[in-house]
Amino acid sequence: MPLVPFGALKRNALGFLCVKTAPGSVWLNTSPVRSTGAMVVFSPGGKRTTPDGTGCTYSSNAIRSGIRGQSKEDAMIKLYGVPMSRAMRAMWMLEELGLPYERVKVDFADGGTRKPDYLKINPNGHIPALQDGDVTLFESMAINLYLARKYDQGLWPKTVADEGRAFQWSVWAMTELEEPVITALLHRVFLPAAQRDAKKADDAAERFKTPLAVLNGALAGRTYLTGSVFTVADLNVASVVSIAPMCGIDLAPAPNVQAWFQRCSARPALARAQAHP
Ligand SMILES: N[C@@H](CCC(=O)N[C@@H](CS)C(=O)NCC(=O)O)C(=O)O
Repeated sequence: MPLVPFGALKRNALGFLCVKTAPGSVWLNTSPVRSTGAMVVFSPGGKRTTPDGTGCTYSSNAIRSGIRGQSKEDAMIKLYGVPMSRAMRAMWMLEELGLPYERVKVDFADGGTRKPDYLKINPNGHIPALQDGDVTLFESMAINLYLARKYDQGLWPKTVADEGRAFQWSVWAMTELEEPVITALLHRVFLPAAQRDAKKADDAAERFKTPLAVLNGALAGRTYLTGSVFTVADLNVASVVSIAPMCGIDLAPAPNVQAWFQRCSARPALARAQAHP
């Protein structure tokens, strides 16, 4: 299906290439589909269309399995994992960037993470893992930093100092914030009832208060972690904070975190990622 020429193009404040597909229409964000050269256009409603005059609308699923004749096998990016896991972080990032990708179902619940073929991709036996052409990566935060940097759509910080802050907050989220909230999740939600230990969960919830207070202080007087713009730092940290409400940890004692988390959670890209089956 041949593409017809774009309408007017411009870059918005976040660096997105925007297009007007008809005179008098609103500006729409776009994202390139690298392997096909097609451009995906984000309509204000969050659905995607191509500016070829066909009026076609592509869902996340269609994009994932390939649009405009691109087969699944050709998909440049493969994300291994299931939504109910740390793979959701990378799904959120991929949706923010509007990248076509294939999600390959690898589930810890059925032993998929320990299968020999998957261990060749991530020898740790964990999800997520990402393949982007010749590049194979594990570690969710590293995957997101890589994607935000490589396919920059405004989520990569604009200064070296803010890049440092993005690294800082991503490493901090893994080393200071994640363990207590994952422990609480395991012992309150995930483990079979007989294996749950209420004391371990309560201790973990108590320990979570320390990094939560650090984050609350950092967000005082700020909209986002590096200033006024949502970046990969916010996505990575918010993806860990999002576990707290799932296991009964109240964010109310940290009002700056609560307000920031609401802003992050309202991102349409997160809703699109969560809508994946
Ligand atoms: N630090 C790693 C942790 C990955 C991880 O532990 N993933 C869990 C699912 S959320 C997993 O694959 N568990 C399977 C297992 O341990 O067998 C990351 O952030 O990617």
